[in-house]
Amino acid sequence: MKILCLNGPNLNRLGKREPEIYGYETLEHIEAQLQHVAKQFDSTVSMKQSNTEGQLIDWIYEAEDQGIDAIIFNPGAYTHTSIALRDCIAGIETPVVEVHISNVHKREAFRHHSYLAPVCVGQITGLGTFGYEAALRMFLQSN
Ligand code: CA2
Repeated sequence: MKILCLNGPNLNRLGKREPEIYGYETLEHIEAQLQHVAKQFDSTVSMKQSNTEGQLIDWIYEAEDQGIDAIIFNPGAYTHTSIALRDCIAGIETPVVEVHISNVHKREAFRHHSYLAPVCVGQITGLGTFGYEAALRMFLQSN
């Protein structure tokens, strides 16, 4: 399988700020772990991060057009604001899992609502960075 792991705004600072909420692992650590797991299933994972909504939308359509099999997506704060990302995900066949490192339901009320969860396969929240691996294994094992 070919899998895309997409990360939204501010996640480029992961491991460098607010470790009490998001831990000490960087996106590079997560990418290495995902690639290690994917390799065991003869699969590949590519990792991308953008602070821009339109760029994330363009990458999602590009993934669909390139025949990517599944998308692991941490949309960051766009989770709680973006009808544009929801419309994009609703309009593609490629399955998307929404991942959050922190448990959004334990945090501020504005993080409790996701515009994206209803158009995703599911939502993983609060498992730390392991949430990315859990999403990956779900796709790889259901293939
Ligand atoms: O828990 C998650 O993964 C979130 O998607 C992270 C977003 C937040 O807006 C969502 O409600 C939940 C924030 C990403 C900020 O990332 C940082 C990481 C490290 C240091 C500073 C920011």
